[in-house]
Amino acid sequence: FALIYFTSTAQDYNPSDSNLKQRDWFSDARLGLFIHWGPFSIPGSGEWVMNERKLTIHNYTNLKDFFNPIDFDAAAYVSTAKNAGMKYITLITRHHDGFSMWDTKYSDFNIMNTPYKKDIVKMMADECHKQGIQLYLYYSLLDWRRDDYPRETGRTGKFSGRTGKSDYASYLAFMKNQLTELLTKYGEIGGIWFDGHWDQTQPEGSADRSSRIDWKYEEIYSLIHKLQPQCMIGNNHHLTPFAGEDFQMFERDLPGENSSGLSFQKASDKLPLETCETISNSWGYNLGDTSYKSTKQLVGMLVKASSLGANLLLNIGPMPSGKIQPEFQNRLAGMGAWLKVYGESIYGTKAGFVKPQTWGSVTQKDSKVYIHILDGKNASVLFDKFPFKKISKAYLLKDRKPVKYSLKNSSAQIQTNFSNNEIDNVIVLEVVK
Ligand code: JFZ
Repeated sequence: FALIYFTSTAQDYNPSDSNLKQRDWFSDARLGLFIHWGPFSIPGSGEWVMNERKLTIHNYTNLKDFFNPIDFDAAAYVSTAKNAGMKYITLITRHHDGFSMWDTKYSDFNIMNTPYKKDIVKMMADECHKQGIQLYLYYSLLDWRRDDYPRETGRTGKFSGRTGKSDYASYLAFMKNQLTELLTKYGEIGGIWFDGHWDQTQPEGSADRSSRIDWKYEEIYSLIHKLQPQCMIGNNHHLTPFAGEDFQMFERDLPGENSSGLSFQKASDKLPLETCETISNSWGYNLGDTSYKSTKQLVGMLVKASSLGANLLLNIGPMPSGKIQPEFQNRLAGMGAWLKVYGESIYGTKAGFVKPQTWGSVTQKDSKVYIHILDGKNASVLFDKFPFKKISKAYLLKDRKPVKYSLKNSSAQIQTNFSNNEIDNVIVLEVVK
């Protein structure tokens, strides 16, 4: 078979006014809830179980006969997100296993053919619109079941017993049909979160980052923007954003850090940024994974992301029954309680004038600088190139108690002898530019 390399075609994409507005809204939102959930949750081994256990399509398809999430409650999901201070939800509509969580005409492997028989995407969309939270949809480009997906060139999905010849034109038509459903039957959608591009590239770290197929993104992206111009497109391809994309994502990573070894791309200075992370280690429900991050760690991640100008999309992998485990609930509630007090130092802020430091991070809004002391061991912090002329006030955000500071020859010193018991000691500096 021929290798076709992806070349980014010059494409004139002019985001609509509604799209630019949506980008601004998104940049201010700072925190969203990622939900990895579906029949893949049943075995309790994460969302890659089909691949990892090399289950055949035939055997894996049996899962649809057991998916009956009696505890799923869309209203409770949305209010859990809202009470956590989250402004949007990114829902898995179809992961690599190809299961569609909505009533789709284009695949039988969908929620209507389970004992549950109710359209999850519809219930979530209605509830999000009702409770005033935005809905983003995760959609996998990679498919482990369909014959027409170009698995020959793919890094994963060769195990499942597919015999037919792949046919990207047919697969592309299928994806466009499904995306058309998602963007015409469920009201306003904040964005589409694509994943799976990387299946057609060399492993991370290799010099060749080209794709082995031409995904024809210009066709997919223009369809989305035609159906819903405000709908933001993001793609977890771990590369510099392609033409037509409206936000840039960093999976399990902060822009510029590449601590996951997955995110070599530079942060865009034009597009909104988002990092996604898990509360435990797994995305999808994993029975053995109890490595929950603490509320303090999670708030620290939110603060750090904000200080780099990025949103945090924080994941839960609910149980097969639809129940959200109490370990997730507690941490989300803790973040919400923290944001009730400290939200002004997160929502609507911009990246700080310095990168994250060992003691914490900085966010900014108008003439306020928020110094987040996450680790209060130091008696003071020093900024030797403080970029503002004057500090007119310095106080704790919590109770407005004054904080001692000095500013001489562009060097600012802020007293920070706090205890480490607080999740975050936030100091507000009112500054003059
Ligand atoms: C992807 C998904 O595979 C995963 O299940 C989850 O949905 C996450 C948010 O996104 O994760 C990746 C991304 C890239 C690679 C592997 C998994 N990769 O480059 O091999």
